[in-house]
Amino acid sequence: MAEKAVLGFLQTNDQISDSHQFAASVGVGHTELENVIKSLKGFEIVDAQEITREKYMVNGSPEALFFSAIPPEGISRNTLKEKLGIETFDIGSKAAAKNKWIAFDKDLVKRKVESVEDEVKNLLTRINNGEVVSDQVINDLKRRKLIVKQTWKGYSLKRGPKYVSKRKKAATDLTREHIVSGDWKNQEFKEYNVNAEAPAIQVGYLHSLLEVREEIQNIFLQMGFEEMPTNNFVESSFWNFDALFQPQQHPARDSHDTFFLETADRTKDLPEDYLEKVKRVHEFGGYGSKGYGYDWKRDEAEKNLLRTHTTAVSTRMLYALAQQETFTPKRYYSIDRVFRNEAVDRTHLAEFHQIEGVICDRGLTLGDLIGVLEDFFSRLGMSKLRFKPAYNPYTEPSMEIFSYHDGLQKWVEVGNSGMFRPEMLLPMGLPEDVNVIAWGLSLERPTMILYGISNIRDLFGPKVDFNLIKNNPICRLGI
Ligand code: FB9
Repeated sequence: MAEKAVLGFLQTNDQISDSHQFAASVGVGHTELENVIKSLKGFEIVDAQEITREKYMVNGSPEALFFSAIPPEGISRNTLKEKLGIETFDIGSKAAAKNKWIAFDKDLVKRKVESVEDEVKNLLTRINNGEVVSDQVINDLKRRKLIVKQTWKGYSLKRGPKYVSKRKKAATDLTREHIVSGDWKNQEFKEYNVNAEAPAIQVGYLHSLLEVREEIQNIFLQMGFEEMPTNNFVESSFWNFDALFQPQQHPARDSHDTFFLETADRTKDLPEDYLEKVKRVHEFGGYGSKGYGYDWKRDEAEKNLLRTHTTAVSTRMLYALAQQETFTPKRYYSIDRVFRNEAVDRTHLAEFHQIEGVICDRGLTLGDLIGVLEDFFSRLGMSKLRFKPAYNPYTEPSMEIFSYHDGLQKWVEVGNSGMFRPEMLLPMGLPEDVNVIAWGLSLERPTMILYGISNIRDLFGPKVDFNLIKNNPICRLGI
């Protein structure tokens, strides 16, 4: 409709000077006309110049508004006040009374004349039709808030270089019919708007933690590691602590740090002969160790808990490996939830995902550990590492790992590591010359840093904003 009107009008007229007036004259909304103008301009069918105009919104004078609100039979003050609002009522009543247009009879307001000439309105219409008036008049009208200046944007149109009186509907696709009929030769084809937004497709989104988990999993797989089965959040104290040569009175083993189970609170199946060896190494040592020399209690080892580290799974895997006839070197990794009854703060929850790497082979040294840490963290994009001696009950030597983070401009603690103690490995039955190097870090910390999340509750838990997950960029580590 609007396109037909424009192209039709320009067929016989050189110009459409004011799109607003033209829209009003052909009875279409200016917005609809604007879209047509933009499209015709896009195809150079018309040449459109933007024009801006200043226009005064005619509010009409309060006295005229007051008068025109009184019906012939008169009206009560209150009704009129509601109708006009207190401001227009007050100003209007005074001016209308002064002009002897109205009369008050008790509560009633009545007209004294048939009609009134709204000088103000007429003046403004003349101004809008371009009649020049002095600024003094304008400012006076402004002061009386009778006019509001409004600028509006319009267009003046001329025929464009590719003007046609009727636009052939641009084809969106080149179809077989076009080819067969040959009319593709003079067919208008809609240009592909490569900037057009694709419709938002509702798809699932990987939680950022799982994005980073996948990246780190790929790094382990590329380094020849195989995943350990971590599908048991509940673990026995034996595999979580005792088998790791962690003494039963170690502070981490009390309920301040560990979630012990109330129901199903005890494990029934522990490997008897291995348990004896663990008991002995805790009590008396052996394998060159003097042990802890305390009275080791089976029932303490039988207590079930929520695992505090995935190192418990590493222990089961190393024990299983030791039961094999012949020893085969292994590279294991795990990435799964662990639970610690710790104070919750901006970076710590009572559970997090631990990432662990374990290498079990003959003659491994601390140098091998440092080497594999350099390799692993460089694939995470962390090339500058520093190592600080540390202590874990189950590794000696142990090292905290630090990386210089260019973005944060500081050294960040990025994990912990060590060589599993012989008191842990030999009772399992692993050959004397087999050493096991291992390291661990969390999944949450790198994810928070990579996605710039300062509070862990925004990353994990009921308060996570789904949009954050939706709009998070994909994670590509080490690039
Ligand atoms: O993840 C940690 N830090 C980290 C890791 C990566 C990272 O990447 C950024 C993109 C650049 C940033 C930070 N940490 C380990 C270090 C600290 O955050 C520490 O304060 C918190 N630690 C957790 C335990 O908190 C109680 C992180 C978690 C952790 C600590 C140690 C181990 C695993 C997880 C371990 C181990 C281990 C040691 C020897 C043998 C086997 C396993």
